[in-house]
Amino acid sequence: MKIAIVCYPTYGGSGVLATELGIALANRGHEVHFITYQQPVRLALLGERIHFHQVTVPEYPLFHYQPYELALSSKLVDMVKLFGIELLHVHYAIPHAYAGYMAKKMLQEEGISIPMVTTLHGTDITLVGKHPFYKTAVTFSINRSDVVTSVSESLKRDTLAIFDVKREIDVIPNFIDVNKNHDNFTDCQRSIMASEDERIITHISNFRKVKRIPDVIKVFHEIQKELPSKLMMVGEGPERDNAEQLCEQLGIVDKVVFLGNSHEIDRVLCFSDLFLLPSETESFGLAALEAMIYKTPVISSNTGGIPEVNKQGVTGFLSNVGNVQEMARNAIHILKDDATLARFKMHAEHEARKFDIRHILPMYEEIYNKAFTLA
Ligand code: GMT
Repeated sequence: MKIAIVCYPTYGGSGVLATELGIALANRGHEVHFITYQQPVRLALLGERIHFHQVTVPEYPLFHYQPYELALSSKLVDMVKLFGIELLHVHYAIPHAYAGYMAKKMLQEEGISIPMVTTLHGTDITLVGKHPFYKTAVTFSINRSDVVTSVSESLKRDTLAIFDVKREIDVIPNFIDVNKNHDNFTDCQRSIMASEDERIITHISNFRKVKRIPDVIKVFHEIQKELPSKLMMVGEGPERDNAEQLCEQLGIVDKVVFLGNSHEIDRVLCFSDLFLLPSETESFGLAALEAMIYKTPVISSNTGGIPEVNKQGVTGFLSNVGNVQEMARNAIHILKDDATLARFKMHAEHEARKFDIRHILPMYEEIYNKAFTLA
């Protein structure tokens, strides 16, 4: 099948997932065309079955806002015609589903019928999409998609509660590749980051408000009072400066390492003992799943789709949003002795294996076949 994937090319979860899906589809023999404004960060190699087409939006002084949707829908039409693309899979409703639908209509005028699958990822519904300025257009785009998928049961419930949805929503969870060798880093250079007796705690995100970065720091602040430990902060975003200031105020600068947008996520997770994800809302929590496959238990909030991934008392613990004290107590419980930590590590990996791409990819293929029957 020739599939166009439209996504954000940056470090956000939706872009990561869309990229990994595209790569896996190509490995299964499909021809995949990524159509976005820059080469997706996780897309290292283009090849015979993986293509990238850049959407460029020329600056024009008359426009206060440059019309990306217009450029994207034009590019989609052109690429569908040039490469004979058979299906559009757009990730993140805003503005991709809207642009995809316009492309579909333009192609229809030329006698080309193409199905569109829209995958909802989270903030396109729970934060941005429900804003009154966007809601009408987002509702329209969801209802005009041939098939709509969401990444968790929780996101499906939220979507049905917020929007007047006339479509069935199929749940296809986020995934990881368990066959990627997660034990590869025998030399994972743990000693560069911490001494023998220190526990390593990690947070990875795009440092937006929704991630509650101050809670990450505060939980760690409590942990390090009880146990020798270090905190690895991986990612970049608007909350980073405040986070560094908070570390200064709390006197823990020497125990917190800000790694920025690292290409060495694998290595960092390999030496992590605990992952913190205290988000305000999280449709799934791909970062937690990625941590778990590296045998890293998770302390998280109990919001959105996180309970579908992080199992209470098994792979980690979940607390109400903002309950920093409880999160810290649970973290200390996991970390305080080697036997407890080893048990949580084992269960985290075991649970993560259920989300292997080999179980999830056929679900997407089935959805694509369904889209053809509905288009
Ligand atoms: O979490 C982010 O800030 C990025 C965001 C995105 O859309 O790029 O992630 C969302 O999609 C991921 C992949 O489906 C989910 O695993 C994340 O939970 C979700 N983030 C939120 O709902 C906040």
